[in-house]
Amino acid sequence: LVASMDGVEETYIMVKPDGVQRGLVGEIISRFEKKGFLLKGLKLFQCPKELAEEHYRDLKDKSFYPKLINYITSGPVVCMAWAGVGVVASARKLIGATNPLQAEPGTIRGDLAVQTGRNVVHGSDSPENGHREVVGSGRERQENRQWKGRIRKST
Ligand code: RTP
Repeated sequence: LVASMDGVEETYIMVKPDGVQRGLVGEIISRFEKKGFLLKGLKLFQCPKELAEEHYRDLKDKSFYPKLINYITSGPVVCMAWAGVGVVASARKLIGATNPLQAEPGTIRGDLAVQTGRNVVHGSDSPENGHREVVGSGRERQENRQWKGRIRKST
């Protein structure tokens, strides 16, 4: 399916609780499928607080951090690993700007969301983070074997 292995990356895409509750999972999957990326793993998951804190550790000092942790743990999320050439940057383009009011029409956030605090989807921001978020770091792999390590193995 993937014409060349050169530049094939993996990215972690997560439909956030608002996206799951609003019934947007199929729509979001469809956009990545139509683009031509390969779904490597998928899991419906209730994110524990500790893992949400680990995922958003770089934002720990932001004023919105406590709200963000509440939001992400407020209901199930859909965790996905997607693969393809240039998938990390392309997924960020398909998702659109963090603030949905600034996201271009045609992007997921541009078409489907209004609030930054309810922006329906997450995508890794670099190939390194894509790998870490799908597979986990050494420590995470041990602590979180029950989910992240498994989204890839489930295919
Ligand atoms: P993501 O990690 O979810 O793909 O989002 P991003 O890279 O586009 O944005 P980032 O700056 O990493 O922020 C992560 C998530 O935090 C929430 N946020 N709320 N001012 C606010 O209330 C605010 N700013 C950011 C959003 O859910 C954002 O996606």
